[in-house]
Order: sequence, then structure tokens, then C-alpha cells
Amino acid sequence: MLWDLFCRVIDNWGDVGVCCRLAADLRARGEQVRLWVDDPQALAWMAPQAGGVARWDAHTPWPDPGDAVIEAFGCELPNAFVERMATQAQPPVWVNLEYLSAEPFALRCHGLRSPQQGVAHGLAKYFYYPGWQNSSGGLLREPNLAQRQTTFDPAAWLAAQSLALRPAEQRVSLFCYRNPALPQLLNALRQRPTLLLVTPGLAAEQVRAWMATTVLPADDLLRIAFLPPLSQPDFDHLLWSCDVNLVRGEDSFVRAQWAERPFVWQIYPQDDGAHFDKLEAWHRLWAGTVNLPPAVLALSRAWNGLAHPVDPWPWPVDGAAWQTASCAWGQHLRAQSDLVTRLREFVDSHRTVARR
Ligand code: TRH
Repeated sequence: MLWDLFCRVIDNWGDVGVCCRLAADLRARGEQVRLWVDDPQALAWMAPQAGGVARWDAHTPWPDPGDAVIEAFGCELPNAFVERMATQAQPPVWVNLEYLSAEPFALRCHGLRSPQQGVAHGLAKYFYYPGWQNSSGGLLREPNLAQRQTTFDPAAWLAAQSLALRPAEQRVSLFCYRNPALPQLLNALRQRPTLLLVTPGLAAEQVRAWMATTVLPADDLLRIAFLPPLSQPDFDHLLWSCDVNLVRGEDSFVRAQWAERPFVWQIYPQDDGAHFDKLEAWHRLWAGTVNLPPAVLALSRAWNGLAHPVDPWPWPVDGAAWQTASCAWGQHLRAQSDLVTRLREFVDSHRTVARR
């Protein structure tokens, strides 16, 4: 089938990150994909090999739509394209790919049909919610992920990044938004030998600001390395090479779960505080499924500003239990089908309905 996948870059990298990963996964399964991105700049470093990417705007001369149209994160399709969808003898299956959420509404709304009006009159859009349960839309997990992970050599990859390893040193990756709890985290990391791997952008900016006001002796237990922007495969390699990963948003959050290493998620902050409900829904699902050390939830709440200033900083002492829980969670998810498997089934079944 031919898929048209629309992405509008709002801010940060997750919109385009999820869409280019979805496009690559569909193509890996033999699907034809046109990835329409309004601002594809980030793909130059995130997915330099990505093909079939087209920049779009209100003046794009649109081809006939494919068999399936994926509107990522409610990005509002251009009217001219929707008009072409409405004139097709066999209209495409139109799917709104929603944000990942553990809140109950996501399961309730997953798969719902929404008849459209205006230029889209006669068309229906379907809400598609990713998720962690069999009744959700699933999580992106490409077919060769497990094979990549079993053949990956962290020491070789770290050496290729010119990162010398020290014995008994924990490795922590940092990918975050602005976070007032960062100084507390950094001071907590100084309590034992730690190599902190800092991603570019907001994480690097905040760590540098902290270093400007904190004297780190040359023999400090905390070492800090600043990373360049990594391709998505190399961002996976970073997560797979660390003992703890601090991730954010949506796509890196999911990738940290596939890494099956301890992770702490900074949820995308919203002005009205709505992200707190979303975070606690995630906590309930996670802690209700695997045996999480209590300190892990305390750390997650502290890192997301739900409980701070916290002293002493709740960095879990029982790393083994945290690692066991992370593995159990990943295995729990791998036992389910992935998002693209479910999405293809969803489109197939709804195309059949349209043909009757
Ligand atoms: O960048 P983000 O904060 O994106 C967010 C989320 O998508 C959120 O849902 C959305 O509402 C908001 O944007 C507007 O975090 P996320 O989702 O983890 O996306 C980051 C992408 O960047 C992910 O695909 C991983 C990738 N990445 C790299 O490939 N290399 C890197 O070096 C880094 C730091 C990230």
C-alpha cells in the first residue's frame, strides 16, 4: 500500500522523530511511504539516510492521496490535499496518530471514527492512540530491534565516541527539558563514580550553566561528556550503553523502555499542569505491572517537579532491583505486537469496510 504520513514540527524533535521512525518501520515491511514534513531540518542529523521525505506547505502541488493517510499528532492536513482525498473513488483510510498517554481516555478513544465536515465532508477520520496495552495502538518497535540489541557492543561504541571507561563508574545519559531539579541530580551523581553523557540543546545548556557555578575538582567522582547530535540509531546506542537514562517527551521515552535499562522520564511540561495527570497515569500503569523500587517513583516525581526540593535526592540505592524491573517491563511489552503491525491491520480492516 501507499501511505501519506504528515508531520508538522511544533517544537523540539519528537514530532519528526516519531514520524521518521514510523516511515522507516513501514518501509521495512514493504510499504510505500511519502513522508511530508513542513520543517525537515532535524532529519539531516537524526536520520541522514531517510529517503522519501518531502517538505510541504500550503502551496504544495498535491498528488492523488495514497491508500492510507496518517495525520501525526493532529497536525491539520492542508485543505487542498483533503479535497483530493474526498474526490477519490476509494477514499484513503485517514488516521490521526495521537500522543502516547497512559490516561484512561486514550484506550476509550482508540479506534473511534469521526465523520468530517467542510472540505472533508463525506470522509471519516479515525483516532489512533499508541499505548502499552493490547487494546491500544501499541508502541513503535521495528522488526530488527532485538537483533540489533543482541549484537551491540557498548564498550566498542563508547570507545568510538572517544569515551574512556573507568572501572565501577556508572554511566548516565541526560536528555531533558529545562529542569530546576537538575542541580540536585548533578550533586547526587557526585556521590559515586559517574560518567554523565549530556545530549545537545537544553541538557547541555543547563549542565554548562551549573558547571560555571560549581567547582568540580579534577578528581571529582562525576565526569561529564558533551555529545554531538546523534542519529536515531546512535541515540539508541547511547541508551543501550548507559546504566541509567534520563529521557523526555515521547520517542526517547519509548526507546528507553526498549533499552531495558533504568530510566527516568521528564514529561513534556504543559502550562496548565495537565502533564501531572498524564505522569501519574503512567506511574500507576508501570508500578501496577512490575515490581518498582519505591525510590524510582519518588525520583520520577522529584525529576518532574511533583515533589521538590527533595532532600536527600531519591536516587535509588537498589540498582539491581531497578534493573530487574526495567528488564521485566521491556519483556512485558515485547510479548505484545508492535504499533506498525496493529496500524496495518487497522488500515486493512477499515479499507475493507470502505470497499463494501
Ligand atoms: O524532542 P522531544 O522533547 O519531543 C517532544 C515530544 O515528541 C512530545 O510528545 C511533543 O509533544 C513535543 O516534542 C512537541 O522528545 P522526544 O519525543 O524524545 O523526541 C526526540 C527525538 O530526537 C527522538 O526521536 C530521539 C531523537 N534524538 C536523536 O535522534 N539524537 C539525539 O542526539 C537526541 C538528543 C535525540
